[in-house]
Amino acid sequence: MLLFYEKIDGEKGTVMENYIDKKWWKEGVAYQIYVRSFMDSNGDGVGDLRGIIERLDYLKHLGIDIIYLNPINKSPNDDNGYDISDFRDIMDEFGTISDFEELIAESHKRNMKIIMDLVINHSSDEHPWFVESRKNKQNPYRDYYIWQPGKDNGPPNNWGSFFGGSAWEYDKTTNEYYLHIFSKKQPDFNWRNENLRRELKAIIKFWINKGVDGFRMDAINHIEKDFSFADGVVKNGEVYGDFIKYVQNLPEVHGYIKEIRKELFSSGEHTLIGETGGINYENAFIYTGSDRKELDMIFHFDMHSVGKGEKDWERKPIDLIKDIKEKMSGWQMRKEEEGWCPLFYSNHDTTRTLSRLGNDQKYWAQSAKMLATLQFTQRGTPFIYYGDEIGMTNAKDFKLEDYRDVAVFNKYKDLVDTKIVTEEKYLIGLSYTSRDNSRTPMQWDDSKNSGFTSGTSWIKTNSNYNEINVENQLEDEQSILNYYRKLIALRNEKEVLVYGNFNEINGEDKEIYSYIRELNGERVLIIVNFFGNEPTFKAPIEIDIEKARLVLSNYKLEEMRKETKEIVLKPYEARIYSL
Ligand code: TEU
Ligand code: CA
Repeated sequence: MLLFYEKIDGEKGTVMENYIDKKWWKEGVAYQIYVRSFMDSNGDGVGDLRGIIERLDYLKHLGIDIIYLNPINKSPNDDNGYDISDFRDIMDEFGTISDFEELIAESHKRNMKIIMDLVINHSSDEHPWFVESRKNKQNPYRDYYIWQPGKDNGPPNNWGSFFGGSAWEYDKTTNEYYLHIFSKKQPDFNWRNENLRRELKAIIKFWINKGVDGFRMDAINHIEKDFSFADGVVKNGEVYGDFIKYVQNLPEVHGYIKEIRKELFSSGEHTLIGETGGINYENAFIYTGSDRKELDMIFHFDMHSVGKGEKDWERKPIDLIKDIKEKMSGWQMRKEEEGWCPLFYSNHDTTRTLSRLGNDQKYWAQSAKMLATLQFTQRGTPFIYYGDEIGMTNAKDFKLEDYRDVAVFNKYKDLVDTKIVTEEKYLIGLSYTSRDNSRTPMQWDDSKNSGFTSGTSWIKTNSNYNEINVENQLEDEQSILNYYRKLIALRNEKEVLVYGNFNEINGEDKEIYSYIRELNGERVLIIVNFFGNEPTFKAPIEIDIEKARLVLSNYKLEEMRKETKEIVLKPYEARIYSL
């Protein structure tokens, strides 16, 4: 894999040897905060910006350099902030603009950067632009959104929303339908409209001027739609047509992103990260290639479905090679000029990594630390999803009334009300796949509501907060929290873990994932037993493991088997060696 690409020295006109394109957003460790669930400072049961300010020292102690906030703009919260009604103001429940200015100032004081979630594929239906747009067909804002006449007394075509139901909502005032690929309270913008693009760029500029250091561009690869509005193919068992090729990764998307980057981000001091479903390591370069001048990184969905069976309520065993190595090493083995990647496995749209990829019962701590070892020793920017650093798990005992995600209730209508699926199976499916699994309140301590709120929480706290919380891990040398701190400190100390290249070894091994990172002659060997068995690691002949120096492991030294040519690993054992 080409590690360095040629960089010509401006004055001498010669190739700069071993040039590395160093950036703050490559070197830093990021932390994603689902603001609603992180820390409630005023007892209304909803997390807020002042709550985050109170916890900045916790994040600094953990070793965080970058904080990525899920949406904080004014919103009726049909989709928890992903439906914005005022792009220049802060959601009432989260606080005020001055709270956000203080959060930025306090974060910068602690040398932490702020990345904002930018939701510009759509707005809330309560946004003034949409209120105007739906008034009449001649309205100047009409064309900010996507309106179509119905067909055969129904919607313009058979597209279904990602959140259940039709992707079209009838509006009787003008006897037309508007498009919403998400909920009906999230009407899609028409990005072909230049006035709209100008207004959206002004909004981004507003936040840049507030000191925001970067943006995560929500569903950005959906912003262009195929205006033929052709029906999608209806697959068996489905109610709606497959519309993905008409609303995702259309070529015009690149022009819009280039326009934004060129006009607003030419200084290069900010970072632009896209969220792009349907993109993987083979085609991510179309957005992140250094020659594209579009995005620095993209959040993909590669790890979301690992372990998921055909149906939501079915699971299938993880195949280390197909499900993990092919994907993770695929991202690792890309050329430098194809772009950088975030290293994340949990976020607010999927379930807790530990429950999905690890073992949140018998080997709770070992497997959490094993997964963290992968996250911090591969090439990319680690994004810790809040609570993963203490081993938070899926909410196992939720009843239907405990769920809050709009998608849960829309899809209930599609699947259970129509008798396609029994309620029992639907609930089992939710326990494995619902986004609410990773939106339960941060577990700070074993007091009521896990120290998240003094009021009634907007969503139930995970019932295991007595055992799993920050308080009982801070001082425990062997805790998951302190293992994360050691990994972060190691990554800060060893540039090879940031910019070093990646060479997988023993690729055919079905239980052990191992690889070497190398930079300027420094080599680090990472060995990870991904499951609960006790396989043997056989060092390739070129590695003299008996001379290697063990740097970090997720078992105590006295519990580990000594290095020999062949090492029998313990369940979920992870080892990091300096060679
Ligand atoms: O999610 C985007 C998203 O879900 C789509 O990209 C889709 O799932 C994917 O393209 C299918 O291939 C973002 C946010 O992360 C999510 O929380 C919001 O609900 C959604 O957009 C709407 O804003
Ligand atoms: Ca609050």
